[in-house]
Amino acid sequence: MGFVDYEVDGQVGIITINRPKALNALNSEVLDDLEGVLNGVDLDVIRCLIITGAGEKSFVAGADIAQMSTLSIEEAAAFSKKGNDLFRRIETLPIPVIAAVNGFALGGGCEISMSCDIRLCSENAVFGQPEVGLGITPGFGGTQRLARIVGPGKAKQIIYTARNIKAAEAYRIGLVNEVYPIEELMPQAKKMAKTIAKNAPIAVRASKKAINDGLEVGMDEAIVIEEKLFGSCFETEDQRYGMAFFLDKNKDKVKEPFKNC
Ligand code: DAK
Repeated sequence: MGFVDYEVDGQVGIITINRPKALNALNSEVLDDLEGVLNGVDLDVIRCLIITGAGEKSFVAGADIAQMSTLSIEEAAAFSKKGNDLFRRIETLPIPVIAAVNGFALGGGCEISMSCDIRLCSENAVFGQPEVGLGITPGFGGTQRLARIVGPGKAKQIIYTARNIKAAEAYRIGLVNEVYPIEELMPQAKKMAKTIAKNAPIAVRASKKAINDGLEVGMDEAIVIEEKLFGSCFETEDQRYGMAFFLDKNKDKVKEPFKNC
């Protein structure tokens, strides 16, 4: 695909936003290509996705300011919807998605990383929501996801001041899960993705859905969501095999891969 590459490594899919001349900024073409790549992910095979940016300087430097600068009100709303639909799709994909943030993650770049389940970043990563300095609000879910991840107080500070934050601060406030030297970022992201892929896929998917859906409702409703998804794992081949393997207590036996059924 033009601005987005896709590579498969066993049960892990790696999506690379590849527009390094513009620091991987998101224009409509990049969003279309990303949607095309997501459409092609084989969910019967792939158990975890990684999203990263091409090069060592930038993950995604935001929505394309040059393209956005001339949008009419209607076009801006359409652009925002395109991004929001896509980011929501990433967030609700049945499989986990890891953002491997290899540099600038500003505006739409920070927002796409926040639509992923887990954020790993390199030491040179820079996060921020600079939109109010451009005369707009965050438009790809930043006001909502940042507040949910780091809490409303920190989110408001980051958004109102439009101040960029470095990897160490992003880690301290819980915006990223881990920070690595740049050369270790992709190996570590793949290692984590492969660890996830080894676990029972039905249970991993159900866990993702339980966390995501549960966060949108009150605790009484949330716990019922968990009960139902917990129940849905039973009588699956993976649940039977996983529990039987534990109960067998045969130390010489090698655990077979889960079959996803
Ligand atoms: N858009 C377009 N081009 C960009 C870009 C961006 N966001 N970021 C960088 N580039 C381009 C630069 O223009 C430059 O292009 P050439 O001049 O070489 O042609 C090239 O990438 C290299 O950038 P620099 O020369 O600036 O590189 P530096 O190392 O000096 O600086 C930087 C790196 C990341 C600090 C700087 O490029 C920068 O500040 N970039 C802009 C970052 C930013 O403000 N991002 C947030 C964008 S706003 C909405 C929908 C969506 C959104 C909001 C509302 N609705 C419709 C409601 C989302 C908004 C955003 O994401």
